[in-house]
Amino acid sequence: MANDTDTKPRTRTAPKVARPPLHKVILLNDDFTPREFVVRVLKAEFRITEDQAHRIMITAHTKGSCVVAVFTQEIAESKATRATEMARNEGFPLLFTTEPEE
Ligand code: NFA
Repeated sequence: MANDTDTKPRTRTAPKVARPPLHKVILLNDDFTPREFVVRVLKAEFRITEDQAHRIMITAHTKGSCVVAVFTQEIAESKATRATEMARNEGFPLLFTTEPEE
């Protein structure tokens, strides 16, 4: 019998929170930029420790490239640009790129 106390079955859905897609900042190896300079740029732009910066530099040096970190697209692109400009100002070919995370 329909009355005010009848209940409908309800399915609870977890609230969905929209998260922006992330983009990787990638360090590319080259034959000219000094290792210590690469470490200095990584520390300055990505606020990581000497140890982390050294590992990332060595990975790019041996494998050709290394993911430095992931950010929203805007932050990833501005950090890649700033880090690359830091190297251009000193005359080094060091290059940072970005790409969307899978
Ligand atoms: N390959 C460079 C060298 O031997 C060092 C380097 C590492 C450059 C990582 C760019 C990226 N001096």
